[in-house]
Amino acid sequence: MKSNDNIAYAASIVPSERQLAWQDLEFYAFIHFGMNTFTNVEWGTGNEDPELFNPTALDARQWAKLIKLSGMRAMILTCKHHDGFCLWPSAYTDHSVKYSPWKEGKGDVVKECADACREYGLKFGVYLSPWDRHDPRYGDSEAYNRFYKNQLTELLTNYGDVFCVWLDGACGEGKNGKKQEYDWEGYYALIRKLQPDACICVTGPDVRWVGNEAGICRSSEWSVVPYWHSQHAVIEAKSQNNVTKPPRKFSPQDVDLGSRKAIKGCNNLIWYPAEVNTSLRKGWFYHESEDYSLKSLSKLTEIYYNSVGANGSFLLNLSPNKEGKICDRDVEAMLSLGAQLEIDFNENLAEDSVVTDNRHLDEAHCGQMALSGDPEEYWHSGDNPDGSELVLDLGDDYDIDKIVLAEHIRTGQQIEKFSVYLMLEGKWKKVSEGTVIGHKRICRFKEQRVQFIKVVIEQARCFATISKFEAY
Ligand code: FUL
Repeated sequence: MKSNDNIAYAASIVPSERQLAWQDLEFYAFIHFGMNTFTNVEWGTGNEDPELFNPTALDARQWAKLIKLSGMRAMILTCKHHDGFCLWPSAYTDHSVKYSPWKEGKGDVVKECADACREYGLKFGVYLSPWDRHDPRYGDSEAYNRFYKNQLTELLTNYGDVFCVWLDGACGEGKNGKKQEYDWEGYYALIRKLQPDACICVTGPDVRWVGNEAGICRSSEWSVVPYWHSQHAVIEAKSQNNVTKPPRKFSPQDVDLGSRKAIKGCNNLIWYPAEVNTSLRKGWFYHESEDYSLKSLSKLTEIYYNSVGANGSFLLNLSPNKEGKICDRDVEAMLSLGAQLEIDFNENLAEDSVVTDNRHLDEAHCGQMALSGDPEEYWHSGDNPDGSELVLDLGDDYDIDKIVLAEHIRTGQQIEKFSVYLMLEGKWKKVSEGTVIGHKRICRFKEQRVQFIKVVIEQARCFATISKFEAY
């Protein structure tokens, strides 16, 4: 394949409807809660007595309300973590809430969460650990696969709409451990059948795990990458295999996944956008000893800007305690983050502005369309994108320290290099530059008083689009 053909091919890859819907969620919560909350560990052995699970004041509505107030749009619950203990009364195991003293075995945490999400207008997603250290069928591949599919079926039929099934690649069995041959394709087919709108995340075809658990993102987070990044063995190899060593960095060969260089010669490219996951606390589950380990507000906002603001999504974990509540200091941290984001994006000063361009495909795709507010209306460069410019006229001087740009990703990811200029004392001054725009790019710079802002598309694949141009 000639390299130019390859670029046109990359430019032709588009997201599915379910990926588009997922991308719009941008910021959402993980909830790690389960047996580990009561045994004070990160990975249980699977031998824990269900008697130990007994939250005294479980309040899924408190979790959902906090998620909402923090500016997040969904919750993903660890319905079963590696220890195999199920937060719903599964008919296929005796290792669940049904055999615990909580609500005399009549409780169902999954139901309480799904209901609370509906009440607060959040989407609900499920985490069902493929690795199961409790179930005796684990390692007896066919029997376990049947069991796992039965559990998926329960979760995907009894709790309403599910926006995501999060399949963890982690496994700590080691050399002499049990070897389970997962029926990934069978799991995927079942998920598609039962919840066709749900994204299959991490060990799955729809959403790519960024590759570490520390909130570190690439500066260029491409959505179109070679297909092998979605292969189970590749994901498994990068995932956690030791409880004390969560993955915290990228390997050098993992820094660039989608540039022209990275996709050169690859004739199987996929739309596979990144999700950045990390925890508010040091660990995923609640441990009193980590009450002082919370990420600072500046760290959290930095991760937000580098993920949501750099063509990814941000999955931030919360850890309810033994009572079944998110404790005060965590609540405070999340409310501060929510308030900060409200302040940062309080008023889009570009709303009633004028945008001019130096080229466009046709009148229906002129620069002004970038301000329409309708994600399906957008500026389109035509087929000569390099060097195209959009100039935003705010109508008056305003103090600005960031702009938000978006491509119309339904027509693919096209832009490869762009710069942002401000008109200061009669001259254009470059204040930001980057590669990927994709679903959203937030460009931050030192606050300046300006009327005119210019975006130059220096390089794009087949054409360029901008469907959002905001200033704050
Ligand atoms: C990892 C797991 O091993 C951790 O316990 C946690 O669930 C995290 C989200 O994924 O791979």
